[in-house]
Amino acid sequence: MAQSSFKPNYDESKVPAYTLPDVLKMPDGQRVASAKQWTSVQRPAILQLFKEHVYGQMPGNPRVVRSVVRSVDKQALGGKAIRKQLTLFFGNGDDAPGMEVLLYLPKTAKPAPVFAGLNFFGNHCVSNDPGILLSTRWLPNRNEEVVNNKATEKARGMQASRWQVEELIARGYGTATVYYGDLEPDHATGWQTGIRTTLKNDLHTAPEDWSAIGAWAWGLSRLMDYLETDPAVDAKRVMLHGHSRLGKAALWAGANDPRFAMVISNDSGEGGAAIARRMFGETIERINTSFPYWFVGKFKSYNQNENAMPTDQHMLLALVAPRPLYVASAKDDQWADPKGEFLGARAAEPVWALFGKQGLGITDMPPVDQPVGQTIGYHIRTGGHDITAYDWQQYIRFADRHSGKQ
Ligand code: GTR
Repeated sequence: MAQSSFKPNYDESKVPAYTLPDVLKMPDGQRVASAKQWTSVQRPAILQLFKEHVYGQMPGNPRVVRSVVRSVDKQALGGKAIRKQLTLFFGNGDDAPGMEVLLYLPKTAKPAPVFAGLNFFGNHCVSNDPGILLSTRWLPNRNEEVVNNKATEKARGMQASRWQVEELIARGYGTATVYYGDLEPDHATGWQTGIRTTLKNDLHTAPEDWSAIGAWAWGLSRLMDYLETDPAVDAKRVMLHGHSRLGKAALWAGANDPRFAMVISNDSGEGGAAIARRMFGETIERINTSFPYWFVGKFKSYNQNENAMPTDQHMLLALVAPRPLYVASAKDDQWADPKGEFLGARAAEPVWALFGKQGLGITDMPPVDQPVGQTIGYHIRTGGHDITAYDWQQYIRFADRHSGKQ
């Protein structure tokens, strides 16, 4: 399919009839009847389906071999925060593959709960703080901020509104981030210089057996490895978040790694929270055409063949249970199919019920700017494809609520 010939469907009446795979139907045909059965039988079975058909393998070891502190500032952000920067190496020697971590911690909470997520443009993009080391990695070109695939000084704070660092600190939360390109540059041949190639012998996984989303998600677990070792971090309260393609990666990381206490999907859309069988906005065929390397090879066999897939995205969301999950959409982001994201969350609810928890607690999609939900939070806000201060207000409130602060 040529990308130009693709015409997204935005007409609800043209959504095809479909039946979702039953999230509680086990491989032997029986239905899950208890939380224990979910955890011991169905959860691993569904995880395996996503590995095989969608995102590829998720290698375990090596974990972080060594961390090197690059800088610590105990008076960052006007004296309100501690800023740490580290390199986490996945092997021995200074030329071993690794990733750069930026961590801000509030001075008020010890140890501090932390929001963790990947960023799109290098750690320097999340704040104007001049103390942040400028990423030296390959970056996608953008205006004066990234020239010849290298960050310029103008790149500082270029996505600060998406991170709300000062607000998080003021509310008692830390924030930890890594540039996703440290794991795999986001282009068709990025895998050749990313960890799928550089770590293939250590990970015992061939590059084609997993995917770029898999590599990004793997990096989030390595960030968690570090956070668990930092006594200033409350490792039991690390909330994973991601926007768009990085929302897909956050969901996949949260599905694999139960150490994350909460998972937040911001406008993750196709291959994230949205039901693929709806074929509304972006479709499997379209995403496989634009970004074939994001998913494992087998995913291509579901181009215009959604009903043959043993999974749909409600099953991915269900893998977060019984932990709190937040799914957020934006009204003008029809490409990501807001309704499909809501329905994904709704169809995942029976798994929370197994644990005696209420998921969304409503059946109809709420109006714009009216957040809903219990252990699954949801909102659709005014505006387009982005993470805004409004989104963060909801995530902070949700995190407060689930940590007994409210
Ligand atoms: C789009 C892609 C979406 C989403 C988005 C983003 O081009 O079609 O699936 O991932 O990029 O990451 O902003």
